[in-house]
Amino acid sequence: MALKMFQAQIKLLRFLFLLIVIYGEVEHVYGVWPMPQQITQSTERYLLNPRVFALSYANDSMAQSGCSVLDVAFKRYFKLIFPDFAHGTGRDKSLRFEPFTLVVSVRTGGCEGYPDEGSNESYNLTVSARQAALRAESVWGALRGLESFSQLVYQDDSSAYFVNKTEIEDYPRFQFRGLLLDTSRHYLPVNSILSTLDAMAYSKFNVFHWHIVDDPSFPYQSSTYPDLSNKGAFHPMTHIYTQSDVRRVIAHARLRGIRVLPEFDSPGHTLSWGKGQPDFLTPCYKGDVPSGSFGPLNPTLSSSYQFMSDLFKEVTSVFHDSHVHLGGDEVDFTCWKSNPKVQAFMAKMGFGSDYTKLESYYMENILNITAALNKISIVWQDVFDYHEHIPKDTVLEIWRGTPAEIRAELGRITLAGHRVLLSAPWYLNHISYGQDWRNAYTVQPQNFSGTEQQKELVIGGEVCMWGEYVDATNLVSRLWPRACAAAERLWSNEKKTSSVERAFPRLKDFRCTLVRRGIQAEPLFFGHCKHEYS
Ligand code: CP6
Repeated sequence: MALKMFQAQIKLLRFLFLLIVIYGEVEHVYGVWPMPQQITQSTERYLLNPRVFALSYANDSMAQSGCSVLDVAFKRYFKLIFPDFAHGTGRDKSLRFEPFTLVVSVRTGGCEGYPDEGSNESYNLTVSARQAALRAESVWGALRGLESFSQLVYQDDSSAYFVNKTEIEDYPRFQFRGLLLDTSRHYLPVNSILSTLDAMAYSKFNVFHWHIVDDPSFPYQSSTYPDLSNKGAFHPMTHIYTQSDVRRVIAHARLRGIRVLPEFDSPGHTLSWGKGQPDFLTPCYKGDVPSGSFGPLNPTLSSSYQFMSDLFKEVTSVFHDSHVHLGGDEVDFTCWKSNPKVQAFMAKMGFGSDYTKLESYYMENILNITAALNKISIVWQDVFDYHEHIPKDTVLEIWRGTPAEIRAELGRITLAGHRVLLSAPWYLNHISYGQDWRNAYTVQPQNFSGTEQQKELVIGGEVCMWGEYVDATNLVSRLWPRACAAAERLWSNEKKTSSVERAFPRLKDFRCTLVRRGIQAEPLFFGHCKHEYS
């Protein structure tokens, strides 16, 4: 008797276990990438017909028809939800299909503004019979919710569209989720940038860090200093970003809830600037005579500061984000050391032979210039490593080091009270044979010794695509799907996304979604996509 009951209990346990497995599968198959903070799905599903499907504003929504961001998002997402639906044949009122409406409600309007560091990206999504309700604090959260909804819709073997009964409560783990493109080593056509922004929105990235100029070329067409691109771009007409190109990029990003963070890196990495701006670079010396080559910006001339002030006045008004990236990395002192005028300046300033003091002096001046323009500055970690007298609101970005060195640097920078961004583990320009997305996935940005307050100073991170070996021919497959791994790390709950094995089938699936949407993301491993030949 007791044995029978025991066996029955085992059977019940097995049944429950099976239920959990099936339940887990549902999450897998029709999953959302990056994983929402809370998601509950049921096997109950609803047939969707594009002809009787509508996106609309809820009556109580603070955003209504005419809201630029959401009006165009509705059009864009309709196409993403129904990828092979061609418009034109009028509405089919066939009774075989129940109408379905995705009703969007936004608590605070702000449709004409730009996303910024304080934007609220949270949303709730309830999918039930005949209707889905998407509620968000701001239009930026509504965009994230539309993206999630679009990923919930799938097609069966007869190509009919379905969505399962679902509840999502979602918000980002980190406020700053960036992607860096380098448009100096190689020029990237505006269309490459725009489609990168599209793919970023699919993974809920929210900052496009535009490393727009560097040593090899200066493609930014400045209205104040047009010679910078006239002489410093690879080509003065075809390989530049005009003011209208820049406005297009910023507008495209805004409509996807993405900030555009410009970087004008100095005093190193400025060789191309020297072509259009005489006396800007430091002439290097060989013995007593100029060698003919040039080094970093010349920090001893007041004209350098006047120029930087004028340039940043323009740049901070064209790119209206609250932040600007000033670079400050990898300054090579060899040329400064060789130049007698720099040596004399060092003596006059009492810097002795410590060239980090000269670098410090330069960065402090530049930081004052951007502070006077009411911008918050982001700089590479080097600026913190060599000098600690920088404004408290300056954000440091970690780009190098072994895992142990990165943890130590996170501790030091946050102990000094600075906010910090992590990009060192996400250098996607590096490639290797095999599944290196796994390394990007298992990064733990807050795993360092420090107080809770220190951990909160980690505001997010960035994937970087440095351009030495990358142009429009290989950009897409080098970025995607590997960038998605970082996107989930930066958006999702750490504990719920701790298993790379559970991420694997979901990411394979999401990579197929990207391919279906026209992003030529490379495969993770062997397999096939349902729609690859359609
Ligand atoms: N350009 C600039 C670069 C890099 C940095 N700054 C860089 C350095 C090392 C690697 C990749 C990129 N190409 N301006 C460092 C932030 Cl491995």
